[in-house]
Amino acid sequence: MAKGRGSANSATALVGVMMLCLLINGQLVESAIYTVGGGGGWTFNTVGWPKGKSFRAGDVLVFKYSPAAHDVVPVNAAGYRSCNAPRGSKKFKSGNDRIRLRRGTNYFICSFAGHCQAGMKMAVRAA
Ligand SMILES: [Cu+2]
Repeated sequence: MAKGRGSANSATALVGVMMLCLLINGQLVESAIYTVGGGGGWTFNTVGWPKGKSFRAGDVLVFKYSPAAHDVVPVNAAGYRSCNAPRGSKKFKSGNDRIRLRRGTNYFICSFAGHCQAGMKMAVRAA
C-alpha cells in the first residue's frame, strides 16, 4: 500500500519535472545520457548509431574509446562533410568524454588521419 502510494508520488514528481522543463523554454533539466555506439563505444561505423533514436537538447553523449586510437571533435556541417575540423576546434581526448547536445544537428568527427573518411563521424539531431 505504502509502496503503491510511493510510486504514485514519484510519477507525480516526474510529471512536475517535465512540466518545469517545458516551462523553461525547452531548456531541459532532466536529460538522458547515451553511450555512443553502445558497448562498442565510439569507433568506426558509429555513423549509423543515432538512427532511430530521439535526442533532445541537453541530453549527454558519452564517448568511450582508447585515447591512443581516437579522439572526438565537435564540428560544424562543413567540417562534418569535409572531415576537417575548423581551426581552433575543441578536441576531446580523455577516452571517456561527456558532451551535451545543443538544439539542432550536432556533428562529431574523429580527427585521427583517415578515421572520419572511414566513417568515424556522426550527426546527431537534437529536438
Ligand atoms: Cu578515430
